[in-house]
Amino acid sequence: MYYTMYFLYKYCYSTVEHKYNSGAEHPMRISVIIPTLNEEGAIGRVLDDMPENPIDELVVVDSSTDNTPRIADKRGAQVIFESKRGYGRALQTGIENTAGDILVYIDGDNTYDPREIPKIVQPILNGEYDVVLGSRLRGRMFPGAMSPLIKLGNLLLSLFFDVLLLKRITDSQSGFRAMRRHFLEGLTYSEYGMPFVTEQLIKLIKRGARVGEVPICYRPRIGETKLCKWTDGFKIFKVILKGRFLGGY
Ligand SMILES: Nc1nc2c(ncn2[C@@H]2O[C@H](COP(=O)(O)OP(=O)(O)OP(=O)(O)O)[C@@H](O)[C@H]2O)c(=O)[nH]1
Ligand SMILES: [Mg+2]
Repeated sequence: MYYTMYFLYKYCYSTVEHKYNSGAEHPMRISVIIPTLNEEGAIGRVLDDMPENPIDELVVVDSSTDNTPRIADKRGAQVIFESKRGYGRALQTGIENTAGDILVYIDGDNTYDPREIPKIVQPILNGEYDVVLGSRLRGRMFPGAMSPLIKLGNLLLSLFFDVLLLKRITDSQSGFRAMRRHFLEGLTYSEYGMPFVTEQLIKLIKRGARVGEVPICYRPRIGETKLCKWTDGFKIFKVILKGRFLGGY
């Protein structure tokens, strides 16, 4: 009796699994992760613009001392408090506390437009790519969204990334990206600050993930930046060098 029930369960389960992976209407579950550090002026707008479809789960990983978590909570987001600092730390906490097959990262500062999430995840749902970066440089840059120095820094880091890792990516530093969770399994990082996503991207490439880009718009930030442009730029540069030459990854 027990074995009959077990095999019946296995049969039903594998049928469901097959349906979910066969390109049906909603083949993979999607989790959105928003890291926030004092974004009370922006988070409400970001959440108001969040499309219901195709998102299954939304978490705000917050380390703020302002009203950000209360605003996010009122808008119905799941808020996770993270006591340790670091952009990467917040993302990793988001990864560990979500269940989606596809993860989307987006800032809580209103620079990226959440209404473009369907565009970011579509190439993964189509099976074309495993990681999709939103490219600000191929898309529409609003006046004042990126200072000339940051733009130059992003260009140089992306160029450096492409030459050393033999890729054609225009915006390796984009904070708006989607990826299949499957490729992240078991990864650990040396850096849980701003360079986290660069180290992660290098590791995903080394695992054979197919990386694509879609053009996105980029708007001026609401609130104070958390990026230390020189220190973080230099750390990201080191992470790319390490990824290419030191075999550390
Ligand atoms: N929880 C948490 N979130 C963080 C931390 N540092 C940055 N963030 C959030 O991560 C996102 C990215 O940080 P930003 O300051 O926007 O960095 P950036 O996008 O490189 O720079 P900008 O040009 O200012 O947008 C924002 O939503 C921040 O609030 C942190 O230490 N903890
Ligand atoms: Mg930002």
